[in-house]
Amino acid sequence: MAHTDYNSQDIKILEGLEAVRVRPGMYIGSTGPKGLHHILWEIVDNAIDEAANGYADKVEVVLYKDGSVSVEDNGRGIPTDIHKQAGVSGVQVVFTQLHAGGKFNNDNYSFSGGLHGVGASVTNALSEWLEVEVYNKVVYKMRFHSYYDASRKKVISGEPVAPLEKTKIKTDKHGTFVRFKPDAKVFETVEFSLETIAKRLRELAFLNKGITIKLTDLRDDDKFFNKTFKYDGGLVDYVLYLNEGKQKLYDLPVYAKTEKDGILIEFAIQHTDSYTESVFSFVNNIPTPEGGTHEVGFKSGVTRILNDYAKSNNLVKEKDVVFTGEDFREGMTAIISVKMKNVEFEGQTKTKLGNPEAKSAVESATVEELDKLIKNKKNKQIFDAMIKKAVGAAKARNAARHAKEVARAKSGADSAKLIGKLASCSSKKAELNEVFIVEGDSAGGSAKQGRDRQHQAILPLRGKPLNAEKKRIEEVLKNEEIRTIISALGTGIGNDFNIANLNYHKVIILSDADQDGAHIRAILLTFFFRYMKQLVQDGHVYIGMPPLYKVYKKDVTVYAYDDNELQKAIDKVGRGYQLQRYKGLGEMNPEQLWDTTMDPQKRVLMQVTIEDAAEAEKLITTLMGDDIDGRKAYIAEHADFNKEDSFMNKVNV
Ligand code: TTJ
Repeated sequence: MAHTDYNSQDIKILEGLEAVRVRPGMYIGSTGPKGLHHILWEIVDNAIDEAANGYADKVEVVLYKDGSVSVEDNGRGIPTDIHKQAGVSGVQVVFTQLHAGGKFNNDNYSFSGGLHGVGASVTNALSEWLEVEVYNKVVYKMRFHSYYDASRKKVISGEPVAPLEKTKIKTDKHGTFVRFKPDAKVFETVEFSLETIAKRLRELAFLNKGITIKLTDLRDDDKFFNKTFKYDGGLVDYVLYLNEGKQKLYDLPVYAKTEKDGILIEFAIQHTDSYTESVFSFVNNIPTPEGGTHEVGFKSGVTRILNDYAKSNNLVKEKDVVFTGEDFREGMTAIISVKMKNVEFEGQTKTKLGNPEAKSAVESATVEELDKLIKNKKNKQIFDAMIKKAVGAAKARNAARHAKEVARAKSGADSAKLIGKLASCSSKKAELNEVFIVEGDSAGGSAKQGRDRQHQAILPLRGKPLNAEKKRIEEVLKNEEIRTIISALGTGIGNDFNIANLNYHKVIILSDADQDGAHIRAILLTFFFRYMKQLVQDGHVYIGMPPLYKVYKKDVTVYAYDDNELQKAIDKVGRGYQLQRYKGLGEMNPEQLWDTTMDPQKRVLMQVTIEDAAEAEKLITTLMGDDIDGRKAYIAEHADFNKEDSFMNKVNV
């Protein structure tokens, strides 16, 4: 009887995994590169959880030649005994039951859920094969596979090849090893990005202090890669890393860790002489770029305690200075990380924490912890520096308000002149409209002639726009190129920003494929990132990709967008081909520019994303800040100008 039960259960489970195969997007968001990495994060999360709960201190990720990847921890090991309800081993449950998670909703399994919480079975369902080893005195092994069953005319997903095997192999190790090969029949690409993985593992190492996370890439003998991330300073090290190359107002970040109402709360803060705020928040190790209740609580806590401190110590001589929360965050780099149960995500991209209890808990924890630090006389220099910075910000804000009012008053008369450069489009439907911000008048001229006049507007840039990284807002607003962009987009900036007023749902940067073009592109992205963040967050900003080469012969022409494609283009055109290397957009005539770069049917755009806001921040500091060596190194490394950057996704739209 138990036997028949077991079989029916088994079939039901396989049907669950089949559902994942049929609609992968429902479980992992997409079958593109993001989805591919998602199935790796599912496994990594389990190992990190084991370490974060104190049962392991090492996690190792290895990329192999055959396209597979493995994750190993030195924790307790997935349970190998028979799970009572399921009648099969714990290992089998973990990899075949949807949403089972690694730990069967065990109460001591503290903080799971969130974005990656779909479970290891989803990884199994979407893999060609998956192997598990559990080390606990001896080695336990199990293998799963997916294949097309011709007789049943369907794909069988994540099926156990055999039950969990207790081998005779003795071991001193303890822990779990999982290796899997993503199924090429599921994913658009099965190539893992070393850069993406390294960044996420570094982030996890910062967020979970003391854990050793090792990454090895064995895929290409010529490009062997091996790196260990371990930060004993945790968030303090994270903030120091983000502030590398910046002028710090005090040497060591302020740090606190505490628990409130069952929520683990940890933060680190350090101010620099920069004018912008860089607060990054996380819930259960998952970034929350859209913020949410924990971030709101943190910010109001900081505002409250610093206001109190300034007042009770008479630190503000000027009567007319009244602080806003933003004043305290000028030049602030901070990480706020919380760990809690039952997280609810909201927002456009489901990366905003919704739990109301997190606001009050984080706010009072922030006030209490900072108050303790303030009471320590050793920290006087730190908190006085924070107030001094805020006074400067408040004064500048008053001046800026004046400048903004002037700018606004002028804008009526001015906008005609500013917009004079803009070749607008005839459609009034913002969703369908695009604006190309084009480097140089000659390329701008070609773009104007070649475009689809109904939906494509062209905004040529004469000079270089101002580097927004180095100036306060009042200076930025004086720059004519920047003002033209602001009035063309229609949204306003900073606190006045309103996405509902956006005139073009695609804002496409079109610059030359050279150093100058890269610089202009970086300047524009910096400006959007600093003053129109939501424009980027909501995915409205794109990079146009002009071809680098034209390969042609009599009546055939093939364009190549990077060096990789060049060889393919040459092969295609064949003997006697001619080659033209485009040095700038200006060398293309209107028809060529339309064909290669602007025609929505054929072009490739890079969508700019800030999933990884902290890395984007670091990148912008590198590209636009004072650290000249860092900038040179970055540009040399990314000398291929049409290469995807970590914050870009290639899209066909
Ligand atoms: C469950 O409760 C008993 C002790 O071990 C707990 C557990 O499952 N630990 C655990 C799971 N450690 N590591 C994992 C794990 C590691 C990888 C790489 C992948 C998966 C799915 C789980």
